Amino acid sequence: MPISPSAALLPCAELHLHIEGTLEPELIFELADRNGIDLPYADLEELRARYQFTDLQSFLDLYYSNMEVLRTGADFAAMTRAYLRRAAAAGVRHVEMMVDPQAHLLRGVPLEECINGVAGVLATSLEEFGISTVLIAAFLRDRPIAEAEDVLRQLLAMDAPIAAIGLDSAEVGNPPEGFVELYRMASAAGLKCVAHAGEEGPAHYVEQALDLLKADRIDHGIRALDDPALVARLVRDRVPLTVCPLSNVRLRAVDTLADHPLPQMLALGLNVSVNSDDPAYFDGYVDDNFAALQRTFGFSPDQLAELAVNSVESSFASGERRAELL
Ligand code: ES4
Ligand code: ZN
Repeated sequence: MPISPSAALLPCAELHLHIEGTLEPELIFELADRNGIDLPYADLEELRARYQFTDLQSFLDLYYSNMEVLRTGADFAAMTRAYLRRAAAAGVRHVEMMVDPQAHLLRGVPLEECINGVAGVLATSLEEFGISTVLIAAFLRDRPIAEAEDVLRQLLAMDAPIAAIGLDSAEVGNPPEGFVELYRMASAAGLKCVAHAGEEGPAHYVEQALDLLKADRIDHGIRALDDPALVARLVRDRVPLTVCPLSNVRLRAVDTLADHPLPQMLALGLNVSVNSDDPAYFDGYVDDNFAALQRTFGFSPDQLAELAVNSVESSFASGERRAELL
């Protein structure tokens, strides 16, 4: 059953999206060709055969490997433009997009190429695609803490057009508590703060992200359900949880979509939204997530509207833009 027309027309904000996770196989080959990079796959079919994941790390290995094709600002711009075109068709009217500058810097790609390549396209997105945008610099929690702090300093020094910072990559064993100084620096610089927590990691990491990092929003957060006291707090404070159903299925955080806790989260009164995470890797964009949810759970128009309203209200968009979208 396709998503109902009324749901498709709901204005929706996408708050959890890694721009490097929108790199489609076709574009990977095109950019490899353009940059004279020899891919370890003979063709699209061979690359696509690699998209079978057993956990977060098995995905991250391919995600970081495929990034190798991104060398210049023009490459980052092409990837960003392709996402915005597809997101507009999915009904996205506002996006808060993460980029992993640290991952590119580590490969010898200057920060300017990455940031300016993405931001240059975001600057005209509202005009071109009807999508307002926010850029979030995400830091890799499985790399040295000092490295993240150094990259943030560089981003601040170049006055990068970012509105927030995030924390991503391999979660288990890399708790939020190490990144207190990074988040303090970001907050002092006037940036908003989000963090992945409770994707594969325990509920306790969600608590740390709130208490120690002062996160405005939690990316994923599904494991918070293991702790009823934490759930009560998240409900009370209306802490936004950016849930990514198809991602959770593909990375085996849940067994099947039917086992996904999203309906339970809604019933508990949690502030949840639906997001695509890494759509090129996880079977689809926001509309595909909604369609799969519809097929599995048959959400009512009211529930769909609640998810869309939560996404807009949990965004960092201006009051004026939010009012337009509600
Ligand atoms: C990610 Cl799904 C997910 N989790 C953590 N870090 C990430 N980076 C890109 N996608
Ligand atoms: Zn994510």
